Amino acid sequence: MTTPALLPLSGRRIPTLSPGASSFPHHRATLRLSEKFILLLILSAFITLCFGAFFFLPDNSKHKRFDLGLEDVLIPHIDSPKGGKHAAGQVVIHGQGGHDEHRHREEEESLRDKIRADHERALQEAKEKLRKSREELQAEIQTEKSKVVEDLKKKDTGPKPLPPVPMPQVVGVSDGEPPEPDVKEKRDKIREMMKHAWDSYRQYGWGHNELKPLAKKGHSTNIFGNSQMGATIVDALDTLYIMGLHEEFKDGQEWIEQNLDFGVNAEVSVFEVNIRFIGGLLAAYYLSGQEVFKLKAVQLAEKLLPAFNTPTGIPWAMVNLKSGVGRNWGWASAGSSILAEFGTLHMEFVHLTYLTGNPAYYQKVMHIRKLLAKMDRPNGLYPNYLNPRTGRWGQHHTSVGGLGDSFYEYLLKAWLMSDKTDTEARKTYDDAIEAIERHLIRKSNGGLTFIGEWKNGHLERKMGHLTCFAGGMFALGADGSPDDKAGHYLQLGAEIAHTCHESYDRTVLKLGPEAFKFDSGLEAVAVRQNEKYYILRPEVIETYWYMWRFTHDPKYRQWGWEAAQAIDKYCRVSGGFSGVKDVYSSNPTYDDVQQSFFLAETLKYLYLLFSSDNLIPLENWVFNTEAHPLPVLHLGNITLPGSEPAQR
Ligand code: DMJ
Repeated sequence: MTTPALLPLSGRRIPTLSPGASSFPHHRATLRLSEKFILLLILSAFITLCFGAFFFLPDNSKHKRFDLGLEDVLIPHIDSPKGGKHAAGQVVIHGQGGHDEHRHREEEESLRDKIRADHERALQEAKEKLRKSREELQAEIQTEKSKVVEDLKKKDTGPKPLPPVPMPQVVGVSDGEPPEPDVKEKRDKIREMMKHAWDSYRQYGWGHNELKPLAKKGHSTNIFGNSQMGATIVDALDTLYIMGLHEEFKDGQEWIEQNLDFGVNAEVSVFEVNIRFIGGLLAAYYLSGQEVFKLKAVQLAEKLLPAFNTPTGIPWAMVNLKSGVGRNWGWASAGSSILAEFGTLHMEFVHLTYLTGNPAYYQKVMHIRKLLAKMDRPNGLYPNYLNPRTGRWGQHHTSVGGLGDSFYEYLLKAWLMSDKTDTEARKTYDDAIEAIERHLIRKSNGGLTFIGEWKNGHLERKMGHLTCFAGGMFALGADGSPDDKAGHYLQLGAEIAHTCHESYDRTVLKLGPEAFKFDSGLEAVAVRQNEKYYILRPEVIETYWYMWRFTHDPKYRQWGWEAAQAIDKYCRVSGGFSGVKDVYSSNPTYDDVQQSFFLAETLKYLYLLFSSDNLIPLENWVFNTEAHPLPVLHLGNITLPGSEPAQR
């Protein structure tokens, strides 16, 4: 049972579910199983008794019946003395006397002895079982079940070895030390913050998904179900690697080798698991070359595939890793799947097909793309909700922030990651952005460019922290934009970066709120209490970094440094880093969560902002939406299994 509630904590989605909800039915099933087992035992003891009584009757009272019946029944299954088998119903012994008859009697006798011994043993076992308590019986059933599972595992030949594929060009994975001493000092500070976040998690939350830095214990949210899959370890690996924290990286790798198991009975978010786990593992593989990460990514991806078993092929939002049963968030309009969730799989799935030779991954994401291409779009906009049963849009709500954001990001990045050969993706991105600019992007009275949200034909003049990533996306997509509009898009990126910086600068803590308005004289400030929190999100810093890479305007490093200092001052506690509940209060309270994306994204983008450009160069790497770098695949020279030549 799930309990939706509005708790906007992380990622693209909002509600939460009660953890452990699925354990009760399982418990009841176990009880029913043991009761059935006891009944079965009693029944089998009874049958055995009747059968045994029959054999204990005096010989002459049953001989006749045996002669007439037993051979007919048993002989077809007994090896004949001549080495062959009697054909069914072929009564070859009846009516023969002498030697054959004598031997046949002996056989019958030994068969009776065997049956007698068997039945006595069964009776004895049944008696013993009935003496046992319910708990003992349950324990026995459990042991038996585990044995069966173990046997099955042994029979399984294990994961098939993956085909060797050429490693894409992996350059600029370390160093990047900036020549300026003051910049290097800032970079060292960011590295120290990463150490503090990691060491705290290592000490208090190891193996849990996330950390509660004040309570100093593990933390998890509904996106990971009731699993303990070490989300922070997987999400942080590539940041550790890039920062040269190799001991910590090795520690994480060891945990993954020994503990990361996906056969768990947990209902997880397909999107979150894809961007954090599969993206994190693939990036760790490409950076370090360690096979274990590739294998784990593939094992996990296989567990996600049942989510695509819907009438349309649009995946469910959630899937149970063990049973493969999928469903959607209870809060989503008309049972819909979410655009930013099913539209944020492409990069990882293309890499999975590349690495495994299995066309399924590529085909699944291309199917989604084709289906979307065929659909009508109100005002050229993509609504955030799509029903996976009917293939129809849900509520007409379009946003570049939560629920929509990374769908647009992945269109652009699919093109970049294909070495700009996937022109279909580029065209889809350009068309979508053109409609967004027309309907959603406006200038406030105070001259701030913002991206609002489109709700049933009405523009809401509100922008989310999540939407701030779009500044970086516009800059990244500038080169290659149609009609030579590169300058325009770079400028748009700069304007969004400026607006988002204002949303930070107009607070007491110099940290950005979750959402801010441009209405009734308000400019880039949050109004509602439940929009004033900051949960260590990366999007604004992400945009500073892209803008830095494309312009080298020093203000982006300056703005990034302001944010880093504010995080260190207001979010740092002895047990790690925590989000804060009100960025307009000089005395904020903590939310007591160190989000895994703080290590994956926020600190990584900050570190790159103070590194030289040869660390993870953008010509060779494309970041997934969780800031996990994946190498460009030169798809002009490679044929992906399942791809059609027309797409290249
Ligand atoms: C991250 O998990 C990803 O960036 C995702 O795409 C949305 N936002 C969160 C962090 O805010």
